[in-house]
Amino acid sequence: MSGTGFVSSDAVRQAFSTAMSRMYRAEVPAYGTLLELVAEVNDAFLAQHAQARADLERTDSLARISDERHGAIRLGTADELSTMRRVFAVMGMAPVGYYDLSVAGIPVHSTAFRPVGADALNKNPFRVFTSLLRLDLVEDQALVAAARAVLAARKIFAPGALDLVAKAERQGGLDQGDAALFVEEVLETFRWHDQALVDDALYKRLNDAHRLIADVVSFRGPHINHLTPRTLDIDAVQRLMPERGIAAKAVIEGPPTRACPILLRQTSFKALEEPVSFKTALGVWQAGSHTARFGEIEQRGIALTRKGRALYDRLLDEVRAGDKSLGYETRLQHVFKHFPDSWDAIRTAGLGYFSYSLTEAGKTAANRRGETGSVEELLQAGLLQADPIVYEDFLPVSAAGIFQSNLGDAAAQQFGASPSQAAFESDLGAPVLDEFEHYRQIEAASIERCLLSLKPHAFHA
Ligand code: OOG
Ligand code: NI
Repeated sequence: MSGTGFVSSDAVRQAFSTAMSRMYRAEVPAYGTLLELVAEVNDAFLAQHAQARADLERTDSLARISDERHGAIRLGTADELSTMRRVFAVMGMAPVGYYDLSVAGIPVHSTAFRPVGADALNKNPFRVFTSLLRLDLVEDQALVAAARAVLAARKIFAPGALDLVAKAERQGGLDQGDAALFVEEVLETFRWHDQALVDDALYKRLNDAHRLIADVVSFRGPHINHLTPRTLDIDAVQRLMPERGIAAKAVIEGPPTRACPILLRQTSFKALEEPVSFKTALGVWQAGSHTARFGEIEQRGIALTRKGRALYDRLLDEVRAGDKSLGYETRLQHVFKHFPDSWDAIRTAGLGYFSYSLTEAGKTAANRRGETGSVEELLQAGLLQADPIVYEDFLPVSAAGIFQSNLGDAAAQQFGASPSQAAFESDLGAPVLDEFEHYRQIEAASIERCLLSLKPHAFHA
């Protein structure tokens, strides 16, 4: 609680992610099983890797290592998206990055609402990958009109939630009581509804156009479709999932296992077929089923520069286009040999972002007489150290792989690449933060801090 009597936005986010996790475990029991497995694997990893444990103790809160790092929702209208932006702002989450999924045949584009800055991320890193349906990519205009009519009539936010958002904006925050109420009211938007808004005939038409369209349009709200804890050993969890009766997707998305982890690796268990009901013309409920909700895990590595990312994208393309007789894992390992795998090589080639700090020797030098030289010279002299900056965002090809494995292969289809960031930002009512620029600034600020404290003091002599 700050001097204003308001709860910090970090605390609201923490309370919200905890409440969301509890709700999702109750709704999707298989997710609880995944959480248990992740906690076990993380414990075993920490028991075997003393150095990693010490590092994590220094930089992270060990107690929350297996907590959720992200979730995902899919919205139907510009109005839903811009209101969601205001809701997340109360929790200290801002839109970062633009992801065009049309390139992968999925009719959505997305951003990630997330805390920005090391401080907020350390307090609670929870983020929500948020997609907006693109009916502009659907050809059947009669179907588009029917979908728009359903979406225009639904209200995904509880009136109490909207009131509290307005109050937070007016006051600059919420007090303890309002914050608790806010979490409770906002959670309703993410809840599962098993009674569809549409009849089975319309559901079928939407589903035939694309399963994702049916998922967004047919229900009362944008149910949370997965939550994702962090694992310290994604290969182990992937291997163990089947043993626990969890149906894992075929491959881990992203880069291969490496000495120096880059970007983001993800895998999931396949979405469950769940009972839902559709209203018939006669007003009675008719039983049906829908597949949407799953569980995912993630493991993060260093944030890459544009140059590093271009290399990653090129290598991944090569893997995907490669000789299928070799198997995906083998191709991945083989092709990624061309991505340097030591922190020094990644740094000197300008492929990744690092945070610079003074070593003990650097601190002594700073206190005594100061020191000049280039960053490279200061590193060589042992006065500076460089630690990789963790990638906090997402990857469009991986996201598409996650979407796809949960929609079924039939969903891989026909939409042409059509990035439209300007339209997305206009619907959002705000620009998205450029993630590369953000990491660059973190790196630049860390260098500036070091050089400033090492500079010979003018009045010492
Ligand atoms: C979102 C899939 C993307 C990720 O981790 O890349 C995602 C969705 O299925 O709605 O969450
Ligand atoms: Ni995800």
